[in-house]
Amino acid sequence: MDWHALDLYCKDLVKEAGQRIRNSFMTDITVESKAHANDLVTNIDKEIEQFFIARIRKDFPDHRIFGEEGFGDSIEELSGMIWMLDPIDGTMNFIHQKRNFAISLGVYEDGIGKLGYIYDVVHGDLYNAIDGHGAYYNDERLQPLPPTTLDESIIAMNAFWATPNRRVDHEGTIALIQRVRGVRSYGSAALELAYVATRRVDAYISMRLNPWDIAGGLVIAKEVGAIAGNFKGEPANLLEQDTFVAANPAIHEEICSHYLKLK
Ligand code: 2AM
Ligand code: CA
Repeated sequence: MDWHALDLYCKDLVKEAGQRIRNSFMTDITVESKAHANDLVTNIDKEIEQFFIARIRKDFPDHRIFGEEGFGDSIEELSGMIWMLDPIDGTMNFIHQKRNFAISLGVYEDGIGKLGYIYDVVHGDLYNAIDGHGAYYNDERLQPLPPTTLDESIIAMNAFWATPNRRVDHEGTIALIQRVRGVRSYGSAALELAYVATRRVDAYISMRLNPWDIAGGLVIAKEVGAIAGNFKGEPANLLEQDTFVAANPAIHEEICSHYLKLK
């Protein structure tokens, strides 16, 4: 596989999809709920996923596609070439704010992240990486993350995770919040991963993410030396929902230590 050629193809595809999303701002958008009242999807999420799938199936018929809205393949193992796509990550922001959302795309071969893209559609900002060849912000190479400490770190997370909830260790989260310099909630896992790679924040944590939320960002985070995986320190789950932390390597272990009692 010529990864550099595929990288150019992906950049064009992601930017074309971004233009389609910007065009949708002129149209009426249909909003529906999925698993619960605040789990939202729009006709644009679906149309953009279908746009990607039609293009990928035409140009790469033997590749598989794992997309949030379910128009792709059902993926139970990671062999071969798999495109992991979230057509709009931060759908709630897309609906309410028309900003702070992103297209997230990862291209994986036998479970290894080869190409990663996070496209901040409204700002026209592209974050991308090629495995082993560095991460880029609008074609400018990102530098390895320098050492830091938890006391001088900003951590991104959904504020919801600090409230008492089933399945959520809010006590660990509160202790972490009290320990760091600042906390931010942006509402798009993909963008928050891009912010870890560009040092706008030092870590991003979530109690519950899906493979397509993180697939693109994982490739980018790895290229700047960030450590990413679940709270137990295991590699990120690319098949199922799991806890997630991506952090500057200097603070990764200390963040996970806040969740040691998590089952
Ligand atoms: P989405 O917008 O694509 O649904 C919000 O904090 C971030 O978490 C978004 O990136 C959102 O992705 C993601 N997310 C995905 N699954 C989630 C879940 N089950 N609960 C909460 N947030 C989820
Ligand atoms: Ca989505």
